[in-house]
Amino acid sequence: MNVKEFDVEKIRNDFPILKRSIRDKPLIYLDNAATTQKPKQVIDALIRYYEYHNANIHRAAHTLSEESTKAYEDAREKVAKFINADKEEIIFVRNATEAINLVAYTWARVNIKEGDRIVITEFEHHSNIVPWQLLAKEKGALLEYIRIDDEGMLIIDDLHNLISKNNVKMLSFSQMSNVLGSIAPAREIIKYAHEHNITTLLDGAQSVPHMPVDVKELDCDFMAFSAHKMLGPTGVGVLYAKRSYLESMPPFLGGGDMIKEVHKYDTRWNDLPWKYEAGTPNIADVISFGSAIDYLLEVGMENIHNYEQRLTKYALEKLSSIKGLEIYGTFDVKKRGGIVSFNLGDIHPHDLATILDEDGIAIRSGHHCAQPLMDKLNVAATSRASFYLYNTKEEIDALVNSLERARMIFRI
Ligand code: C6P
Repeated sequence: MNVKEFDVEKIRNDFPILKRSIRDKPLIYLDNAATTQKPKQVIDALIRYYEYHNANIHRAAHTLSEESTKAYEDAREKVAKFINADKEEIIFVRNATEAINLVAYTWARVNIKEGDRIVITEFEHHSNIVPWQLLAKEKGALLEYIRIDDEGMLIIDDLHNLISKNNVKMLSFSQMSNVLGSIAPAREIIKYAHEHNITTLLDGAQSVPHMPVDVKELDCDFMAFSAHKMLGPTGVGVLYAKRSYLESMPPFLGGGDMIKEVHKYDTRWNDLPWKYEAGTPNIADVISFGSAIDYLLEVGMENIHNYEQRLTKYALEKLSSIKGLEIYGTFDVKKRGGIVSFNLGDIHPHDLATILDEDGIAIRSGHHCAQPLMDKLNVAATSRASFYLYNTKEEIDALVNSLERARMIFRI
């Protein structure tokens, strides 16, 4: 499908929830950075699994177990291809948060010592802050932040200064901010970190669903993302890690499936990737995640990215015309994704979200699990509209009309 053939009406038809109404108004779903809606192909895959194939995997010789095992491992292969990794480098976890914690509790626990430094950025989500705070406290390590500029972009000089300090062991950063939409120049940052022998973790929770991401080209050592933000089900996340890291790190959780042999006082770990997948995994959801990947590939990640760029440009132009509306982050759509945070006068974002909900429009309001960033912006909260492949310009017009209605109500 090329850009001209990007048929948003056809895409919308695949999403049953988009046919429902909220308070007698058609649903306008603009909370895609929190979680995305699911096409019927993904829902059907989940139902089909439970109706026809359900069995535990990697354990039994019966047909159902063989079918389930194959479907589960096929999904892993799809995910691997999607980000250009090898299938042994894909670990299924519950979400991006667990993927980052896995690295903090395994690789980092062994490799980070007292006085070492961990570098993150001012636009991180709590999931990429709190695990490092816990580790830094446990080990006596230092946590340092790359600052952002007034446009919400990382200050690259700051990055250079922090990284060239002694004892920096880990650089962990988000490829796309979940509040500002800023896209970090990940390839350049990772290259620079590697020149200083620093291990890198990329939080891909907001980037992998919206643009082509190639881990070999980026050369990140670890990457985390969640299925539910990319048309897949909840309860499945991915940790990508380079094979050399997975081979040398200790396991995270112990139990069934992650072992080769267990003796009374000693255990041999299973091969990759199963060494990191203890217990019965989320089989059904992993398999339906495979269908989400098929769907995204059918539309094309480049097409999705281009379409969202056009939507974002349109949204920024339209929103800028609203009196009293402050938009955070850069206006350069080449440097950002389809996430727009704003405040309207002094209306509390929760009140604004409630007014928009009366018009059937779902946005997120609050601190977006990024409180250090809220402090930096000097606000307690923002409202946030975030787009995906099924959103339209007409929906953005409706958002603007609803914001104008709120402005009238609050006399701004
Ligand atoms: N951001 C949002 O509304 P989980 O919850 O583990 O699937 O994803 C965590 C996460 C990690 N990094 C980034 C950049 C994220 O945006 C998120 C999730 C949602 O912005 C829920 S708070």
